[in-house]
Amino acid sequence: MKPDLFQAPDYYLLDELLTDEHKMVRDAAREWVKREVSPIIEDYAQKAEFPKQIIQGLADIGAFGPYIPEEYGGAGLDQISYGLIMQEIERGDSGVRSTASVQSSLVMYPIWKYGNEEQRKKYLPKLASGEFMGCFGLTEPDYGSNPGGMITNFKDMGDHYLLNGAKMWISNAPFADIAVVWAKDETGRIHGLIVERGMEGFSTPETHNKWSLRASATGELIFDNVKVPKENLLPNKSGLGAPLGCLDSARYGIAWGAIGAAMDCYDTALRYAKERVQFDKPIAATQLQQKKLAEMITEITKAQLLTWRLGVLRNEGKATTAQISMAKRNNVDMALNIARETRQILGGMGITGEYSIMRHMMNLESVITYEGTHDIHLLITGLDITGHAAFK
Ligand code: TGC
Ligand code: FAD
Repeated sequence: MKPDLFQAPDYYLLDELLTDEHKMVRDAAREWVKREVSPIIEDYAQKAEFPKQIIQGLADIGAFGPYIPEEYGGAGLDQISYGLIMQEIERGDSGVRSTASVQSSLVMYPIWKYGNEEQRKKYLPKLASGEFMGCFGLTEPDYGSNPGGMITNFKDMGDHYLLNGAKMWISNAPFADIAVVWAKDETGRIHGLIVERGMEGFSTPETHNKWSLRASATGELIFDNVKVPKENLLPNKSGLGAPLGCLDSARYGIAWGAIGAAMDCYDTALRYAKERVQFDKPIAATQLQQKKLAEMITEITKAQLLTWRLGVLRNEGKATTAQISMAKRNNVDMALNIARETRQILGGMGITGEYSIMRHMMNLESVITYEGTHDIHLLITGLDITGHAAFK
């Protein structure tokens, strides 16, 4: 793979909106990605393997629980710092950002928000340091966009719960130490349970043959009469709103992350277009390639402004689910379009592992589907502005 020469575009001087702490956190993540992710990621994506050696580095840059309070091992940062870390990690690879998103927003967040103090103290510091890795089981073979229909369930056996069912498409599952699993009780109410690797009847087979997120490990969660201790139930919130609340936090991080992938593609496209000579001039001097590049930087700048404002709203506790949906949907679509255009600007070189473009493009095909598909997010906006739910 080519050396990482990335230079971040900042067309509207958005750095002026950031605090010194934001810039420090962002720059530390950027340097770490250049040093530890860029040199190895293509190889791991080609091998379809998650590079476990980067777990410690992710913990060190505050990627595990950036906004979780320091008393639980988190970095205690604000929402804009969280977003900037996700942006920088996804600039390297969406699969690596997935691992960080799941750990922070889908495992640490529910334990912090819906768990009791014992659960917080038991799990959060180890998750923040990377000693424990977690995964989040919501999606089932027959219930993806409609998780409320899930059939995974647990029965109260007196001194423990008995968990049965299956989850699929679960990021981090093959190596996770714990899983936050969403399942129905005997009345059909959804609860979160912490299931630990090693519990009898719990297995996590890996999903193979993915063309996307190849450097992220994906798997199933199988529960065959798993005895879950009663103290592993998250006591402070139940109902579908509990897992959906975690998704708000993860989708917000993805809105930032997608900008990172788009910035990497744009930066590569611009450099290549200036260097590549055809018909005795750089292709950057042709109107058609300028149109692509000009539209890319316009879309990136709009996405940066959207997420920055969303970050301010999140810091003030005012961001709505629908606002987060709009940013996730817009930014991932924007990044995927930029990856596709960049691939064309690079001509034949665009399909090789010499450049990050094809990997970003393939990764973004998952990002546009997980955490709510492109269409589901449009329907969330539709519901918000019309008052009519068009899902059912
Ligand atoms: P609906 O009736 O609208 O809502 C049920 C209850 O939930 C409440 N609620 C929320 N609460 C908190 N935060 C949110 N974002 C919420 N959205 C809804 C709602 O108020 C209601 O509460 P209550 O008290 O009235 O019961 O639910 P619905 O069944 O009609 O579904 C709505 C829909 C389609 C929007 C929702 O199901 C949805 O978002 N579906 C998409 C599923 C999804 O995003 N799955 C993601 C799985 S995890 C994943 O992909 C991880 S990828 C990891 C990585 O690698 O990064
Ligand atoms: P479906 O719900 O079957 O949707 C198929 C198509 O139908 C989509 O285009 C969708 O937009 C459309 N559609 C569905 N309902 C409607 C409707 N009402 N109106 C119009 N169109 C509709 N899940 C987890 O729980 N944890 C994870 O860690 C996790 N990681 C993932 C990692 C990867 C690599 C992938 C690919 C997925 C992951 N997921 C995870 C699952 C992901 O959230 C689901 O794939 C996603 O929610 C969509 O569900 P589905 O694949 O079953 O598609």
